[in-house]
Amino acid sequence: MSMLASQVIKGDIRSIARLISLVENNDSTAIDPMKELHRFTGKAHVIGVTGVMGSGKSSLIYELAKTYRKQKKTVGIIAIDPSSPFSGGALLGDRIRMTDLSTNKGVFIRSMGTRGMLGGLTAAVYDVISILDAAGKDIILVETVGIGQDEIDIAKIADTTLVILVPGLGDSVQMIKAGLMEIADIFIVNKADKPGAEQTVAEIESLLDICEKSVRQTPIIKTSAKKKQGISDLIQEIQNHKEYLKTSKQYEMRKRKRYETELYELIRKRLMNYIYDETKLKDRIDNLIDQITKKKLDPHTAADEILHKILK
Ligand SMILES: Nc1nc2c(ncn2[C@@H]2O[C@H](COP(=O)(O)OP(=O)(O)OP(=O)(O)O)[C@@H](O)[C@H]2O)c(=O)[nH]1
Ligand SMILES: [Mg+2]
Repeated sequence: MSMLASQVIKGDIRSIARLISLVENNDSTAIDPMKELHRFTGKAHVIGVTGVMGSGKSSLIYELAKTYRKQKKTVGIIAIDPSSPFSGGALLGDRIRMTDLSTNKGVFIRSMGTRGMLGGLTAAVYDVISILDAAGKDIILVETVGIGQDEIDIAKIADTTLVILVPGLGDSVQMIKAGLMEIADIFIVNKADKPGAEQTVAEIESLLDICEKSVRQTPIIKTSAKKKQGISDLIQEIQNHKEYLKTSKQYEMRKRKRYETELYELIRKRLMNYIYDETKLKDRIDNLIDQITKKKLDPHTAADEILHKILK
């Protein structure tokens, strides 16, 4: 086994950070260590944390991580920021807030951008989760920002998806739009120290009555990250959900779904890399574009030709 992979398995922080950087930079030297790590993965509980901007995702993750550490569990935190490049800007505030956590030996924090070609979570996120898993983290918390494809993708990666809402009007409409009803394993009404929390709970309940299709009722937990309330209830519900997954065989189904998505994502990424990097192919494509421009060829036929060349 490579030095890098074996150091990651031992939980060496510098090696973890190094492999993550290689993965993020799309460096091909990451591929061999990633292959070696796969059989050491599968022990971590991956928790997706999603919800509207400013709903308190980071604050809640911070409180969860602290509580898990008290239980002697090791924690990995991945904050996915669609707007900023890797290790960049907008999450700096979060980082500072998390400083006392990151100096805590059992917690590893990383923020990454979604430099994906089609939006959504990049293939790198799967690798980063696998790295932290192989490194022995018991709990991996993944924060995704905003509304849109990211939330839907997080449900394919996470074992347990938390959807955070806050008291106030309009959330329920947004939820339906964003497809959040389907992906929530646990609903959280954060900022419950503010007025209107009960009403938000009632709104979610009535929406669940309409949508609920699974045998398991989706729990709704009220929290206040600010006042550190409801955190242990939430941790209990997360544990309950994990047990539900295990006893109902959903656990394997979710892992399968995760690997299915990851595999497609990897194939897509490698194909696109090949198409862009292969010089001969590049010349051929340039030539085809010339012909298309001159109306000697149409784009569909040109695409057929390139695909035939790759798949031959
Ligand atoms: N009153 C109250 N404020 C809270 C609570 N949780 C978080 N906040 C505040 O809400 C603001 C946003 O919190 P964050 O934890 O950064 O929220 P976020 O969802 O991670 O935000 P983005 O990552 O920017 O989408 C901060 O000013 C927090 O202090 C809470 O339970 N009660
Ligand atoms: Mg945040």
